[in-house]
Amino acid sequence: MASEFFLTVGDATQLQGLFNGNFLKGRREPRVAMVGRSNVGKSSLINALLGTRLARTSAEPGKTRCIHFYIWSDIKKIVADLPGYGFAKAAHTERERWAQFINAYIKEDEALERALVLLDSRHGPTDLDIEAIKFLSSQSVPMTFVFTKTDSLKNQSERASRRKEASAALKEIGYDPTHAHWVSAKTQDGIKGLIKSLTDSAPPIAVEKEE
Ligand SMILES: Nc1nc2c(ncn2[C@@H]2O[C@H](COP(=O)(O)OP(=O)(O)OP(=O)(O)O)[C@@H](O)[C@H]2O)c(=O)[nH]1
Ligand SMILES: [Mg+2]
Repeated sequence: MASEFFLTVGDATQLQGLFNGNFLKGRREPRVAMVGRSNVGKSSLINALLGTRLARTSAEPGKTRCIHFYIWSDIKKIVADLPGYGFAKAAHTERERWAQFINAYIKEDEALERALVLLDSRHGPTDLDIEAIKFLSSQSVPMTFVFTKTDSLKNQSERASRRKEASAALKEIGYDPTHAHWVSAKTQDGIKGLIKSLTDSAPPIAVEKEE
């Protein structure tokens, strides 16, 4: 079955009225949100997972400014492509707007099953990543860590040292590094394993409330 683009939400005010219990505009598929700094590869990963080119990607950070929802037909979920955080050019007010928008979405969406927290495999978590992770934790959003762009790690020794550093960083914030995924949207490395882990998580039962 083909995946399809579903909905774009431009700001926090547009979130109002979209959700009814577990339903998002009448759709009950559980949601998976892509979280990560701008340019980390969220939109590219959506395309790799869904086997499409629906999500727009760009070398210029800050491409995704809205929340775009896609229907992931194969595994009956909806993916939310969230705007990235931390692009250098963004003004303070723009960052505030981002935080409010993301916070509002996470609080509104009762069927948000999981966040995929994307981290660049070359750098590991930054201070802003840690801040986002703490926020998701405080909202009890289950997280799966995904290290992106593994094709950029040149050789075995670089891969080994990056994994070691990343494992230490995840342990420090209380997460089991063996549950993290290492993927490349470019070579498709690790994509099947990530799909499998998301497929295995059981969807919650949802009944639409009366209006
Ligand atoms: N080498 C390599 N480059 C990648 C990979 N995934 C994404 N990129 C590149 O990284 C850049 C940013 O990718 P996007 O998917 O647009 O990143 P994003 O996280 O959606 O960015 P924003 O929408 O700005 O938040 C693009 O130039 C992509 O081609 C990957 O697996 N390997
Ligand atoms: Mg994007």
